[in-house]
Amino acid sequence: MSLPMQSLSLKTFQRVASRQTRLFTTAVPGPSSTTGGAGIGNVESQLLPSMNDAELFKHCKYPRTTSIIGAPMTFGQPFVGTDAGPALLRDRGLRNVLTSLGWRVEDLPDLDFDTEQVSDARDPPNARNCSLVAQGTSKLADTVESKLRKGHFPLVIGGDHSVGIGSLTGILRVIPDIGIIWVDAHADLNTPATSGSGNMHGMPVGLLLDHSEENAVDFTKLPGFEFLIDGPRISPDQIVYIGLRDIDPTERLWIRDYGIKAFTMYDIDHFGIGKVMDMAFEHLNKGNPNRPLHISYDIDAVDPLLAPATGTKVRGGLTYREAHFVAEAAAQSGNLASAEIVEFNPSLSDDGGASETLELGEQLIASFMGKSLL
Ligand SMILES: [Mn+2]
Repeated sequence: MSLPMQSLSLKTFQRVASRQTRLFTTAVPGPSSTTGGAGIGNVESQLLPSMNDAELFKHCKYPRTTSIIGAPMTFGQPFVGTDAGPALLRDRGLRNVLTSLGWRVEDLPDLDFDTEQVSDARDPPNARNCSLVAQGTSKLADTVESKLRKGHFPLVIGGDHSVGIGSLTGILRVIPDIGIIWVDAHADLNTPATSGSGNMHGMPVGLLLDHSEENAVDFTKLPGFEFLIDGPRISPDQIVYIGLRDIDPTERLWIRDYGIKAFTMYDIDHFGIGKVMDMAFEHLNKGNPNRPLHISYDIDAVDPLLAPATGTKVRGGLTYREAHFVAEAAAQSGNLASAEIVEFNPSLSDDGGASETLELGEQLIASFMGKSLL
């Protein structure tokens, strides 16, 4: 039941959406509502890919094992509620979704980001909750690193997007050359020097990018982030953006100056999502068709009519099928080595909107973890 949004009037869409919401909220949660697809009128027994398929997830050790890493971070943005993502996705039956796709699953306890509350006296105003974000992301980096070294597929569930600082640092320690697919309405390319809000969920790429000297981040001024002083960096040609539509002036300047490959919603409208993903892989696979890839999926990349329960909604986002295509294409590349999905906030929508957003998130996870339509 995925209707192309362009063909729907707003009224029709809202009617369909509210009907879906009713059905979703009364449906029994769990794998049956997910592995079957969008949830309505689906035949549940679909052909599912097998993790024995040597072409899929070829960078993971056999038997293919994924480690679910709950990263309930809220300190990168101002709203309480983004910490609920991992628990709610677990409650929906995330483990069963993954096992039904053929994965061996290691479901780790959520990382604890609240225990080491420190004084905020040292936190600069242009990097809010800096010490807490640093402590949390440092823990996450260590966890992701250790799972990758074991040959597992780290599946990080946020939390706000500041967790990307940790995921990427952990990945880069093991796979310095990882190709990064950043699916987002925003570029998250700010630094404390450029951010208007000081919210660190807008900085994961900005902090880790290998900047020119004048733009370099001074980590000695960011309490807790000492682990990044000599930490690994992302080179500008290592990352591709998909779905951008809300870009700050300095971010725009840097995307152009550094030559970062960015596919905005304009490009998706112009070329179609299939061609856009082809071009994204062409860019990342230059010189190495087997380059390992990481996908960082911010749920706010999807249109807010479909994913209302998130903090920084921007209209004109990915349609239901475009959102899935990005995830499916990442899996079908065979090179996906790790993934994260972030920015669910059920408290920022009504119950229907929250369950709709979480269901979509669960389905997107299924798609980038290898679910295919046939
Ligand atoms: Mn983001």
